[in-house]
Amino acid sequence: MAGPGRRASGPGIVLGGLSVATYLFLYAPIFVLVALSFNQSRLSASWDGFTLGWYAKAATNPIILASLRNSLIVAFAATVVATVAATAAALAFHRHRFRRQGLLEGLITIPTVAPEIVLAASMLLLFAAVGLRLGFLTIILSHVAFTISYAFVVVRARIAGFDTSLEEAAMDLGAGPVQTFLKVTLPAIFPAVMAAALLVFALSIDDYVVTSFVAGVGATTLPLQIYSMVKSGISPEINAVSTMLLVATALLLLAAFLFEQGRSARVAGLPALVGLSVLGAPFVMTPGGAAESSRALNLFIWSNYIAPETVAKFEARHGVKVNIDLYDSNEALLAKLQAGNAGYDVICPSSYSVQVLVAQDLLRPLDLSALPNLRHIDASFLDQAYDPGNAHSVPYFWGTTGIAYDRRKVAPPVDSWAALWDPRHQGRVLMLDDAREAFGAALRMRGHSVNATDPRRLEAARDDLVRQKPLVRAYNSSNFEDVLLSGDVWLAQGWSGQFAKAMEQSPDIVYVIPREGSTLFIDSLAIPKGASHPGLAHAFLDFTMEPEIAAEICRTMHYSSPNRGAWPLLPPQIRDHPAIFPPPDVLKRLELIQDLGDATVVYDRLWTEVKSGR
Ligand code: N2P
Repeated sequence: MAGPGRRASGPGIVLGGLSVATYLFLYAPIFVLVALSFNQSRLSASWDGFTLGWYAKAATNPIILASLRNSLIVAFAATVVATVAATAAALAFHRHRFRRQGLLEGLITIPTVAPEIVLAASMLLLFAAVGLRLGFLTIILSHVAFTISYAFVVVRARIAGFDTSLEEAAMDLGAGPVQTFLKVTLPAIFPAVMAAALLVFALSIDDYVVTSFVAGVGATTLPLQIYSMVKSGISPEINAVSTMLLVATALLLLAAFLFEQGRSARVAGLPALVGLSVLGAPFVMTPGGAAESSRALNLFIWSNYIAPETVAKFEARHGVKVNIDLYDSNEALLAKLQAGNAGYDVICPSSYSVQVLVAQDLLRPLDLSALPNLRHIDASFLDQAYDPGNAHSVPYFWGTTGIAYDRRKVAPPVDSWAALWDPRHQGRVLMLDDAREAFGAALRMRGHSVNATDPRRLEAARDDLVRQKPLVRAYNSSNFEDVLLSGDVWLAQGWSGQFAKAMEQSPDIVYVIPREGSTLFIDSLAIPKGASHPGLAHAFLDFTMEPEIAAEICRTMHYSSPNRGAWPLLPPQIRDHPAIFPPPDVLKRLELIQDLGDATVVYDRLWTEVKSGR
């Protein structure tokens, strides 16, 4: 007979199993992350023993510390403003009855269900419209905007039972409004206010979507920093930071819950205190934290394009701090500059983006008299059609787009773009996450220019790229060389410098420029119109053109230097590296990507069709 105390039956076991599977599904990724943060090995593939080393490393990494500090500033400011505003609103709705009250209350809470991405985009548009420079202020304003509703819901629910006649009694006994608020109202609603504040803090500290839209240079928060680090490969240091962030947010949310449940301040305050200490600990461990400098150069550059040692030399010479943000496509750069005043002093657009930026009047004309080292740049890279007279840009790096493959897995010869469409490589191909480069490969494969605009050719290229999708393991423009080295893919489309580096790490990596030809890129440094430090920006441009510095930049990054003065200073293994300085017969097969004006939207549309799996 079935009874209340019976043991699990068939359906019971199934249900139990399902529950376990659901919890596993929810928490397995987190367990993996946490476990790997204690792994001695840098690679996630092997467990080499337990260590706390990655935590120590993360807690002393100045870049992580600076971003954590920024996150704390934003979270504290947003918490104070949003909690005060939400509490005031909740009290007003509780105390007074007025027309359209339900509607107005509803309007406050709608942002809790509005898509975050919509909120983010509209914030950005608003700031651009009123000409507000992106930075701390814009992040704080946005965080306040999206957290107020949550804080309001928490306070409003909790004070529903608050008896306002207590306030009236206090007033009758002679207390003034301030005294009444401090002595009667606040103590009564305190748990609700604390719960709201902790919730706002937790929401703010780990927000990525909204922040990524409205952050300007110098205001990189921890989640943005983690994402930017992930672009150059997931390291155990990131696992450690993410685990800390996870623990801190979980504790803050637990405290918020306990306050909401009406637990005593001592019980609920404990997890809050521990959570905040987890976030504050790195600053106690490393006094001084992230160094700040009043004068700073804000640099927005491709990932893998400048070494910390080069940046440090410029900082030391000019007594300034260089803030660096990274991107992996011209489109990301253009979007950031077109969206509003991001505050960058120096950017690094490719040839065709210089054209777009000049046409949109987003670049500051250069003062060539402040750039004496321009004379070291080889004449073949100067005065290009995309920027006559170098009025707006100076060449920084050049390079090629090609295919690198692992010769243990792919049988040579790989000499055509068609190798990336070879069904034998199913699921083992990597393509650049870049419309012009992916279309460039497909167009070249059929003997067309990478600058084709004929709709039939473009649609055929789109069809080729869609057909290629089952072979493609990843679209990646950031750490494609690492993915190849890890063995995850066997062939990758990518850019020369990073592949030249990979070749140093593995003798089995081969780099080829397909016989049908490919892209040559020239990436230049330029100064945006609204740059706040144009003098320092010119100094930076000139610094990168000093032959010793240009040689160091080429030596450390392995992209090709346009600086004739730097060439003799390069070690033979760089100077004679065929992937870095290809022979003339290869160069003949390359072409520069050009701005295609109106046809750009066609590329955008067709690329979206490829990516969205049409
Ligand atoms: C650097 C990529 C090279 C830029 N990560 C190609 N224009």
